[in-house]
Amino acid sequence: MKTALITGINGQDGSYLAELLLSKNYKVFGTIKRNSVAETQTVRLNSVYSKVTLEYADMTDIASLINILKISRPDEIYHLAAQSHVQISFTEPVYTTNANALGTLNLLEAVRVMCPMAKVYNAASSEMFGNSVNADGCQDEMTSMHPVSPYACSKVFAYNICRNYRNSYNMFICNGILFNHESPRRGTNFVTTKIVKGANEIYRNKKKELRLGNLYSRRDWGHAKDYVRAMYLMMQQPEPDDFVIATGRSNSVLDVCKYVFNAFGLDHTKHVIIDPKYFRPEELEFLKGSPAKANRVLGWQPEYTFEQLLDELIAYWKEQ
Ligand code: F7E
Repeated sequence: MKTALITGINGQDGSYLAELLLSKNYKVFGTIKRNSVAETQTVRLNSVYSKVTLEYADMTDIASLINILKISRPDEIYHLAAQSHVQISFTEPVYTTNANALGTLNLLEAVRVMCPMAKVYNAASSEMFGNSVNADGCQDEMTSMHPVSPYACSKVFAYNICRNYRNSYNMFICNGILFNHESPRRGTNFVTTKIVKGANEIYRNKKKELRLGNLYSRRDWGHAKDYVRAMYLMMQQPEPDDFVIATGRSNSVLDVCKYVFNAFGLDHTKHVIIDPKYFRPEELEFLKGSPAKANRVLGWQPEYTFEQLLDELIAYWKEQ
């Protein structure tokens, strides 16, 4: 029986990954960051709560990381914990950098000293590319990185320090460069879920309008379930490497609005208001990933289309 440790297990990806690893007979440990409302912190883990071992830890506190490594003695470590909201990273740039950049270094140092044979997956991000696009209109593993937010800068540091530890200490460390991925478990302040939740409230006459920021930025949106499968596959390879995980399709925020409002029988032009409050100081305009390497080496393909993803979100929020 293999043992896995998931940092940030109570997030969207952590909860799906815990389910996947349990189905593969792993013993699963996970870290959660203490907050003041303990009751709601583990809702995403409801279906697996009794099967996983949870410990409090904070990426900024290396003592807590040493503690969980000592308790769990993992074969595989999936490092997902982060301050993951891009706009909030402009409001809390120092915390974001401490948690995401130095936090990843804290983990690598703890692993290097305590269990250097453990494999590490690092949650890198398509945000690292910023406004860099290849001539073919895609981003892939070779695309240069020009981050445009404190979040993205913190992720570039984490990505680079992971490569550095891999090369310097011969550790098994992979970077998954994941493009946007959503699900019914996505937080409500990310744009897909905000749109679906907002359209549902308008449909039920609870609200009249939905306030959004930039409608013209484009993202490559996939389903979190498909993306955690890619994390697992990376960790089963003979050699550690970095992989872009994406669908290869790009849609605008406006495309999401049109599809979702239409599904509720609503006209988005009557309800969506552009509010500068949601503009970012610097915006990443265009993302479209090429998953060719993941496809070739890992045999990975997404199962969900953009439309199937949105249909699932709509069905979920209609039930709420
Ligand atoms: O924004 C625009 C916003 O917050 C998507 C994280 O998981 O994926 C995620 O980062 C787009 C942006 O995701 C609103 O300006 C318009 O262009 O859903 P989002 P994100 O910033 O792309 C990457 C891969 C990660 O690594 C991150 O951790 O939508 N947008 N109006 C809005 N965005 C939000 N949140 N709210 C709005 O009202």
